[in-house]
Amino acid sequence: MGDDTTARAEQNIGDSGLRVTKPRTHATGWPAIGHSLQMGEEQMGPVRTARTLMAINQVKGFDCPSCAWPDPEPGRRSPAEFCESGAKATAEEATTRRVTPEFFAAHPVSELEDWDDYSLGMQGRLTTPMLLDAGDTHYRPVSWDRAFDVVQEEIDRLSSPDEAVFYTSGRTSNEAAFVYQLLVRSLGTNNLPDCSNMCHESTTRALTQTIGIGKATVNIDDIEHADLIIVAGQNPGTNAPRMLTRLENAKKNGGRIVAVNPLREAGLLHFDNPQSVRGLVFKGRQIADEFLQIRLGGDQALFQALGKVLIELDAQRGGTVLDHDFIDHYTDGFEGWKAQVLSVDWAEVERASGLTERQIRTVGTMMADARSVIIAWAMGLTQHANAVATIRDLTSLLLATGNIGRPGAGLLPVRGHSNVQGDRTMGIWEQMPAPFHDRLDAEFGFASPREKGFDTVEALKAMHEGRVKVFMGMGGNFAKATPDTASTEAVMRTLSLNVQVSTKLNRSHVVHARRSLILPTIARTEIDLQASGPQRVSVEDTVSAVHGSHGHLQPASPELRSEVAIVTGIAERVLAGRPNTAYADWKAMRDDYRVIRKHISHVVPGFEAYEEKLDRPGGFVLPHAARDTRHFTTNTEGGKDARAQFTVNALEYPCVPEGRLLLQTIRSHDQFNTTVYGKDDRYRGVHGAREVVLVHPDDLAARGLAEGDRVDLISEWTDGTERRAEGWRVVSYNTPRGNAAAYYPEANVLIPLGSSAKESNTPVAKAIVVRLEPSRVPVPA
Ligand SMILES: Nc1nc2c(c(=O)[nH]1)N[C@H]1C(S)=C(S)[C@@H](COP(=O)(O)OP(=O)(O)OC[C@H]3O[C@@H](n4cnc5c(=O)[nH]c(N)nc54)[C@H](O)[C@@H]3O)O[C@H]1N2
Ligand SMILES: Nc1nc2c(c(=O)[nH]1)N[C@H]1C(S)=C(S)[C@@H](COP(=O)(O)OP(=O)(O)OC[C@H]3O[C@@H](n4cnc5c(=O)[nH]c(N)nc54)[C@H](O)[C@@H]3O)O[C@H]1N2
Ligand SMILES: [Mo]
Repeated sequence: MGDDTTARAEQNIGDSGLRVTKPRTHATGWPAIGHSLQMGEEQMGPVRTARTLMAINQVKGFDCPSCAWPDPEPGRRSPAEFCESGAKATAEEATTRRVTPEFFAAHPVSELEDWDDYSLGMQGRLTTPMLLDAGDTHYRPVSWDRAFDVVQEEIDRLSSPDEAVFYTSGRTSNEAAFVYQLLVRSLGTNNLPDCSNMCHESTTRALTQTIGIGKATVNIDDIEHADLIIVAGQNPGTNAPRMLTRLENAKKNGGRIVAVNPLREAGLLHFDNPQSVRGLVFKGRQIADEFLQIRLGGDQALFQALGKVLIELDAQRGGTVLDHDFIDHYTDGFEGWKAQVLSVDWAEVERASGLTERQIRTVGTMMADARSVIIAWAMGLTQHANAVATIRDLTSLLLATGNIGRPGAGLLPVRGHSNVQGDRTMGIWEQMPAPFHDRLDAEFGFASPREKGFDTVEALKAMHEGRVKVFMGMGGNFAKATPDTASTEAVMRTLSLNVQVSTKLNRSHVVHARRSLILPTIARTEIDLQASGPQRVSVEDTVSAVHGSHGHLQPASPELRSEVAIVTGIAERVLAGRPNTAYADWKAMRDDYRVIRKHISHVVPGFEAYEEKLDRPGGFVLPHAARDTRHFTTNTEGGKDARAQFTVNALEYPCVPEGRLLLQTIRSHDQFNTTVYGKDDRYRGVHGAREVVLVHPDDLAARGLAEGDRVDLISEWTDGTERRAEGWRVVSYNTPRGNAAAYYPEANVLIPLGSSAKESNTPVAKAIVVRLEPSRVPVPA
């Protein structure tokens, strides 16, 4: 399919506010910088904007609150080490707008329930602890003391600690995450679901099984020195824009890039680097040398077929394509994998992927010719039913070619939230391995619970069964980020207590329980002043580099408390008098975060001498056996014969009944997850509206639909249930036939809770079976 299907004239669609333009083929340039400054100035004013932006990702500054992309080494940082997305996320946090008690007095919660997320978020930073008590119509201010009382009362009422669920989003610092999991395990539960359950859980699963550790095997420099980089299921131009600089450098060094994506995303096509002269003066740099416009969910077929091509080329080229030494010394299961991929049927591969054998052979030959290969991926691979198998299959490709544990090569899952990887390292997981528990118990003199806790989907299912009564969210927007919005909201209203530790107002505050608490917290950009002075916190990026972060703005309100202060405050209150809780000095940890880091250094491997290592400019990189020494702790706890595992995975791909479309949910260029900055998706040429569905022009024609028509989207689940999104607009778009796309989180209403990936239980957000019907609801007045 060529670019012709996207050649549409700019047009305004009736009264809907929707305007469509031709999708961009270039990412990031002057418009991006202009746009970030504009949003900054609207939210912060010019002086605060300049000061704040210049501190992002600097050695003495704060870690950008946006994505988990790594920073260059200290000597190579530019004075503006941020991107458009980071600038927007920072403006969102450093805004001078405030949500005060007067705001809540003026708006009953029943009214706020009708506001959209954009309007809720635009109110600014939360300033005061607020309580919506049983029967109340309005949130009212409470003291921190009283708020902690409420938490204690509701937790004391539970018949088991497993009736409480403690969610974490990925912005929480290592220090806060560590004390949080300690509080939760002291209470006696492992119910620690997190956003990662919906994000890279499939990656963690697959990589732990195959290479023994769920993290990327590359470091930041490898990317620039790779001979070939495959970017699959990721939209870096929007979601990790600084990755484009690295891809550009890789190309400068002679590397090649293959993009695998159903959508021809601008950032995968060309990059105009605003920080280089070339980007401004010339036409920017082409990114993808090959673009595989794959069908949704077709990647497993692609990776198996690539395996077949590599094995065939290896035979033709006298055994020089595969790394037989590596296979013999470091891996198990090669023959089984080989036999399976050799048996794949090209007709089935073409059907599953929508790609031709020729296209796949071209990319297979590029892999065979490359001295080093990196495969990068994100949600386009992880949020499918067969995600774990898909990632195991891509891992086999790199094992077969020896592309793990050497320069310029490796696995690169690109994580989302700025500290989602660090939170996991700190123990935010419903199923931490036994050695972590052993060390935690030894450090704090208690017996932490060992039974697996609830992940995100299990937590929701347990709520539906009445087995959960208390929910606490350490950041995030659980009501909106999770699937099946209508039933999720309904079940969250049945809880006895909903506690949200937040910076901004969101849907999870207005979908209230019998009692609801909003606990406002200090953000990454702000000074965290405790008894021993201003505190630094620390975070881990997607390539396991850990570094400090220092906020420098005055907190949004004097009443804000840090996440550490809130957690330790709750711990002192609710753990008092309970048997078998951590022997911990919560006050000492709150007063001086170095005390927390000392504990971490005893409990979490790789954090020895944590404080000193944080003092190094740029921080330090955590050890990683697979990356550093080709030691694969897959089946033994570090035993010396630990080997990486080839796997045999049955080929699966979505099958779509006649007349239906397969819908994926994506981020626009103007949002951070559930926080919507604006209604434009500049690169894709969709402006002014988010309740839209992008559909191939032939699929529109087959349904007698024209651009801008109003439709109802109805998702169909295997149990016969249906879910509806009504009155959305269709947009003609270059996506494979039979595939469609809509924005997250609005489209979450269509995802059945029961639809989650095998093994990882990640909601299947990228493959929803839907049908379109002319809208049955009248156009709103
Ligand atoms: N500005 C900004 N930055 C962000 C975020 C944000 O919301 N805004 N969110 C952060 C978070 S938490 C995360 S996890 C990351 C998410 O980063 P991404 O994973 O880039 O985010 P998505 O918008 O979900 O994009 C998925 C991409 O995969 C493609 N895709 C979908 N299905 C398939 C498939 O079956 N096969 C292939 N090959 N491709 C497919 C889609 O077309 C799309 O380009 O970004 C992080 N950074
Ligand atoms: N359909 C569909 N669903 C998805 C996805 C998808 O692609 N499609 N993606 C999934 C993915 S990858 C993810 S990661 C999840 C994201 O799920 P979450 O992490 O739960 O959602 P966010 O929108 O990132 O959370 C935003 C809220 O966090 C709070 N916040 C921001 N900064 C801070 C802070 O420093 N401290 C505290 N305490 N609070 C803070 C603010 O109040 C803000 O409203 O969504 C998942 N859901
Ligand atoms: Mo994510």
